[in-house]
Amino acid sequence: MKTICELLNISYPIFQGGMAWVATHSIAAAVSNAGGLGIIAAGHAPADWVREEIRACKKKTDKPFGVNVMLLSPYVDEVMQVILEEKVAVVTTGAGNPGKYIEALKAAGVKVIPVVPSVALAKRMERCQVDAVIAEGCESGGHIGELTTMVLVPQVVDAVNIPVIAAGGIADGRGMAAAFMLGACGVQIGTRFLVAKECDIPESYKERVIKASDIDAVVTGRSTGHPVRCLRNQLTRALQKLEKAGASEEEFNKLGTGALRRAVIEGDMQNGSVLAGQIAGMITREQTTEEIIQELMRGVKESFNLQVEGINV
Ligand code: TUI
Repeated sequence: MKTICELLNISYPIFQGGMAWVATHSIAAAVSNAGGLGIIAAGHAPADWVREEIRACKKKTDKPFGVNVMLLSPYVDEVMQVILEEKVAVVTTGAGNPGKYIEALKAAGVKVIPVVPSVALAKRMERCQVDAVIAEGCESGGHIGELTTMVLVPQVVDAVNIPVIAAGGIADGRGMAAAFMLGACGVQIGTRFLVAKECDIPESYKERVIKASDIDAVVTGRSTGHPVRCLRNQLTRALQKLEKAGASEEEFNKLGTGALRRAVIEGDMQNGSVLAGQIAGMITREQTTEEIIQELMRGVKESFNLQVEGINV
């Protein structure tokens, strides 16, 4: 079987997470130029915006890159059409089952790699002939499933015969090595790329991630069926209060509407939804994308060379 790098024509098995509003062509092109797989997040954006971002990315890199399609978006059909027309190399999907789009994407030569939060969906996706799956644990930022990376990845690896990319809670070489030990053949990293120099978000967002402690990434919305992980602030406290009081989904959504935009575009760290994963506590500084990727690869090599002292094997 081809390695994920051979399959996608990339140098390192590192995907950049498809972070809505955050992952524009700027970070995507930087990650692809540094040898990983950069990904533009379509999020809730209209198809025309996605087309412009794809074209801007092509101007900045001649390496392969992907587009992440958020399946709860009202523009999914149009965005998929743009992806076909622009001949994007890879599509990743999130927050749903991409089943009905797979055939057309594959026919156009687009590699399809859905995010799966469970073994059941991984198996269903394999039957639909996807090229690989991303097994994303609930350590991740944003919309999450139930299982942790530690338990999800090996179970998905055992259940399917296609490449598995691990995501959720990975931000350095140790985490990458651990993912390989669980049987993954690559990793997807979001939170660490929030503080990349090429990541075009307000300084306040980057500072908040750098300042985050190990317990700052909390989940809201479990009761509404749309759990989202983000950094603690006034908004998460208000949402938690509403949840405890048994507020209706409508009331809950009213507070959450536009919150991601408030954080990413306006830099409002109190009333915005500051999406980030649990690993934010480990992130200490802004670096170039190239530095981050080189450090990850150095770290993974070091981890594999470690003698595990005190353990007789
Ligand atoms: O999608 C994500 N993370 C996201 S999407 C997002 S934007 C958003 N806006 C409003 C409401 C919710 C999200 C922010 N962060 N990660 C990938 C992911 N996919 N996590 C969980 C899933 C998932 C969940 C259920 C994938 C498939 C799925 O299938 C259900 C089914 O239909 O079988």
